[in-house]
Amino acid sequence: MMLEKVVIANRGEIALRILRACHALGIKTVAVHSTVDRNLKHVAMADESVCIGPPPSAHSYLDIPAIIAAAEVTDAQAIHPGYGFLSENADFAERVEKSGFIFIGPTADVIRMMGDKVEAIRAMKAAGVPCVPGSGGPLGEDGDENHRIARDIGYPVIIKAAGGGGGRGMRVVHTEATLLNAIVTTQSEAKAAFGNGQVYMEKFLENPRHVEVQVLADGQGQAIHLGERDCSMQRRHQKVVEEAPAPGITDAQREQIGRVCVDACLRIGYRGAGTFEFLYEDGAFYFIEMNTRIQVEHPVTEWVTGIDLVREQLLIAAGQKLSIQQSDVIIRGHAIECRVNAEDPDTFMPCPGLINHFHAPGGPGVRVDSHIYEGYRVPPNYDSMIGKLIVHGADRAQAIARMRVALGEMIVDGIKTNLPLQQRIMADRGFQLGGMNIHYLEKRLKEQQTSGLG
Ligand code: MV4
Repeated sequence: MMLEKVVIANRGEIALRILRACHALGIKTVAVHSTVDRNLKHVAMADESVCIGPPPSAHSYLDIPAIIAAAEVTDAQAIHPGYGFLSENADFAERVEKSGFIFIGPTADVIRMMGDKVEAIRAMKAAGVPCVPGSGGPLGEDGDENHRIARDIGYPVIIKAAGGGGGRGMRVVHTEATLLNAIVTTQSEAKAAFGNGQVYMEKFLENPRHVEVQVLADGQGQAIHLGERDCSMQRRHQKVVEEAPAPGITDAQREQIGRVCVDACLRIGYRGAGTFEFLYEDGAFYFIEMNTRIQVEHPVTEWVTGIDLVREQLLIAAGQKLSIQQSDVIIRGHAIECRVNAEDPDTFMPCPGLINHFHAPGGPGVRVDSHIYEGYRVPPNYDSMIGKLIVHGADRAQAIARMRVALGEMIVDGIKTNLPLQQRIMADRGFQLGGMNIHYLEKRLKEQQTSGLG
């Protein structure tokens, strides 16, 4: 059985990426878009398109009835949510399925469980995934008890909202004197932001790297891992550069953590593509969250494994068993992704506007995942990412060299982009050494105001 028609419930580069994967499998596509997105590249390429609302996401890309109605009127079978927007919304997945369509992703139950970080950690711990030392459940009202938990873990600790994730709803506590206040404040912020006041406590790791493991599971008893990515180059919880494999991770470590993730997938009945997020410090992995969607940085994994992740998502959604065995997954060479944002390279302010000239780089080991074209206007309503530049090399040094050439070749005129920042990162000695922690980029950017990154 193969899907016949898929609704792409997203925009920009990932909508185009999904469209290409569909068309390569002979699947027809329906683009849904807001009024300001009529001129998106994938809208022109899709077999059909449906305007689902005005520019604000809340009234278009987050409008569940509008998207399901688009699937109904076009007689589509399945909905691919991409990343962001409704991709990790369990209620959306549930309503898609209840309306008789296939949600391209895990079951609503699994999305809901992973959305509750306390539940996610509980499930992972039970499945044998190494987690950060912590409260192992939500914090209660008892101040003495909370003091005892923190003392057992050891300061500094971090208070996190069960409904948070991706850097939202967290507070670091360095001393006993500030603990109870931090808990109460995080609880009330969490209640207001996520409608769930539950918080939990973990040991605060001071200088970890962000290393994540990609998995694929068919929901029929087969699961594999596709190695790890290092996403430590970030600013304000926004990833800037990602790479695979993670520098310094040995084949034995990869196999070990990968097997743990695969076992956990089978235990929880995972289906589709997923990512286990870990903090990595002093040679050890600590699970923090699971992402139940395709991620922005999936191309680096695709390139070192040769596996088309979006194609696999579609095949799994069509009910096929995984055709790839773990022994078929071989990590070859090194891949790096630079996110290209329409933003000021120094102030990071978004810079939407008209692209009056665009030249894409090329050559061996260069991939551009972008929906932009000459004459395209970047709207101010959405994320500022306008594409991704991905390179592959036989080793990390060759990948960096290819990225530097590709960045130099790429021309995006009319708007400001972060391409100059990416050039500075590629030229940076610390980045070139590899294995820098999650604070490295922000530290270098602060120094740069006096000296200079490079
Ligand atoms: C942490 C941590 C240190 N210790 N948890 C931030 C985003 C969310 N996914 C989890 N985050 C963190 N959790 C413990 N126990 C540091 C961070 C963190 C971080 C993690 C990954 C990537 C970038 C980050 C930036 C700041 C803090």
